[in-house]
Amino acid sequence: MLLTKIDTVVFVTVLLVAQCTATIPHFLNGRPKNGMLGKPKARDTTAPLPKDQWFEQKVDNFNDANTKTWQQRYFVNDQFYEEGGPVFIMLGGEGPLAPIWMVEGAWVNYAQALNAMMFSIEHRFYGKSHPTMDMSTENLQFLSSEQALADTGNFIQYAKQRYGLHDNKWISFGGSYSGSLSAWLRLKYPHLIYGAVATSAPLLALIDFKTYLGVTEASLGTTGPVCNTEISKATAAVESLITTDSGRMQLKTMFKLCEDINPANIYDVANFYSLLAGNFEGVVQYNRDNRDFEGGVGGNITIDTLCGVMNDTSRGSAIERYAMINSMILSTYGENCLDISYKSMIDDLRKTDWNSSAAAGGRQWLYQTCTEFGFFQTSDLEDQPFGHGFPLNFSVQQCMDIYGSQFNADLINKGINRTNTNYGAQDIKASRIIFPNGSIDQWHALGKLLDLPDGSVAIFINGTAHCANMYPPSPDDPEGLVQARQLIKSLITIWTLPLA
Ligand SMILES: *[C@@H]1O[C@H](CO)[C@@H](O)[C@H](O)[C@H]1NC(C)=O
Ligand SMILES: *[C@@H]1O[C@H](CO)[C@@H](O)[C@H](O)[C@H]1NC(C)=O
Ligand SMILES: *[C@@H]1O[C@H](CO)[C@@H](O)[C@H](O)[C@H]1NC(C)=O
Ligand SMILES: *[C@@H]1O[C@H](CO)[C@@H](O)[C@H](O)[C@H]1NC(C)=O
Ligand SMILES: *[C@@H]1O[C@H](CO)[C@@H](O)[C@H](O)[C@H]1NC(C)=O
Ligand SMILES: *[C@@H]1O[C@H](CO)[C@@H](O)[C@H](O)[C@H]1NC(C)=O
Ligand SMILES: CC(=O)N[C@H]1CO[C@H](CO)[C@@H](O)[C@@H]1O
Repeated sequence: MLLTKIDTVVFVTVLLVAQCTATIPHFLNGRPKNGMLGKPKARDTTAPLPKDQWFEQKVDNFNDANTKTWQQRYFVNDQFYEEGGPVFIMLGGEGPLAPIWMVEGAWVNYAQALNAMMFSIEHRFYGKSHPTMDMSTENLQFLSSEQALADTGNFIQYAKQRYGLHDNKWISFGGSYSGSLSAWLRLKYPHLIYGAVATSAPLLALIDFKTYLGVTEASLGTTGPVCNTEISKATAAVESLITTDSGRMQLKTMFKLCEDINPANIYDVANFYSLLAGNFEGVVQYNRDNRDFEGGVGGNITIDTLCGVMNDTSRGSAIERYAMINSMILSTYGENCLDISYKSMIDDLRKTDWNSSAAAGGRQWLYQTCTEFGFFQTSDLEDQPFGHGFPLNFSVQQCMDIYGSQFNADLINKGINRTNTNYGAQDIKASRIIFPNGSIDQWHALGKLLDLPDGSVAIFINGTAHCANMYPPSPDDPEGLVQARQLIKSLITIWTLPLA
């Protein structure tokens, strides 16, 4: 959830339109624009996508004096269902719910094999599920994982009646943040959920997620040691150039910056370093999964692409190669220049309209990190090649600048403590949860490390990235990934066997 790469404005023509979502990085705090669990690649079939369905929820599940309600979006697919089969429910996360997940992805194959009924529900405040008029800070008080879990509980009670699913076993699914929700749903509502799959689920909330860059470094290091060494050299060169006027002009040209660097603006400078690291972080997080990344772009850039450039010393100096990668990422996302303006980024994230670019989820997710999870991907780890230009106080400053000065480090830490106390962090005590994790996924550092008692299982997938096991299988999948999908299927099969 913590990267930073900017979607620079495409100033096409004067009249045009809100699509120029300029300044919010398309990878902010590890969260790509549309959420950490992207859409799966579309297959060739023309299976119809399900229509939007709506369910009435309360704005505040924990205060009956507040009688306001709203409509939550969900999807249904009953094409595989046979009487008595299990019910699968995919939980939405920090982005719009994608209907393609109802016909595509590993869980569809499980549903087909087990004659399961399938639902997915959108998380409050994301996509089309709007509990309030806008996303003002005051209204965002109703955005939390606990409210989302309560919504899900209400929905299950409703769906049992509406679809006649009284005695079926319910299994929840999710990846990344929604993977955590899947585990927490089983923990908090075990009478409603029989088992859970919690893919790449971060369980430990913490303010300074500095090991994110450590895992990034380790993943880049799988190509050999040269890649990281050259990144270190490039970082040192940037740090040196930025200290002089002429050096800053060189950086502006090399890294295609939209504007001059103002060295007095420490936030722009921090943003610059954060965006440069972000070029690598995003690629590592989604290395070679079978997602349709941001509408199809970026999927062909892998760790091998990046390190192939960085470790090829015949292609110029280290900083020149670092700049090549920056250009490659900019052009892949159709951006003309790298926008390091902190003010533009904050201005965008302060917009509270549902139709603003921030409504794609950036403003909401950042709010959740500032009030529940932290997860700030800082440069505070001593030993990594990206420098130390975006420390924790830079992340905390963003919470304060976007939501108000009360969102300081103390408030953030209180929220994090509450989250870990509430759910148990990595000591979560719940049975029948599967925790698949990928070895090159930075988020695995916050996931479940050891096998749990009571039929919960951690599955280690060697060589895969964030949420890889959820995407449709591909012939190129590593052996460990194929086995992981098979194991998940076997476990769900055993859980949901009809009693003889
Ligand atoms: C990735 O694919 C896009 C088009 O799909 C292409 O423009 C771009 O050059 C490719 N990038 C690399 C590094 O191969
Ligand atoms: C450079 O990176 C490429 C791509 O990952 C890798 O195949 C190659 O072995 C690396 N070479 C060195 C010298 O590290
Ligand atoms: C967004 O909505 C507001 C009011 O709800 C409206 O004034 C504004 O023009 C809309 N912006 C866009 C880009 O549609
Ligand atoms: C963070 O704190 C350090 C040390 O106090 C200070 O030098 C730096 O300017 C601060 N950075 C930001 C972005 O607030
Ligand atoms: C959070 O918990 C830690 C460890 O229990 C404690 O040291 C710290 O004071 C707490 N922070 C806040 C803001 O409550
Ligand atoms: C992961 O796979 C690599 C190469 O395929 C192998 O060298 C390594 O030992 C494996 N690691 C584990 C923990 O299985
Ligand atoms: C990084 C991480 O969390 N990896 C763990 C994933 O699960 C396997 C199986 O329990 C562990 O061995 C890994 O350490």
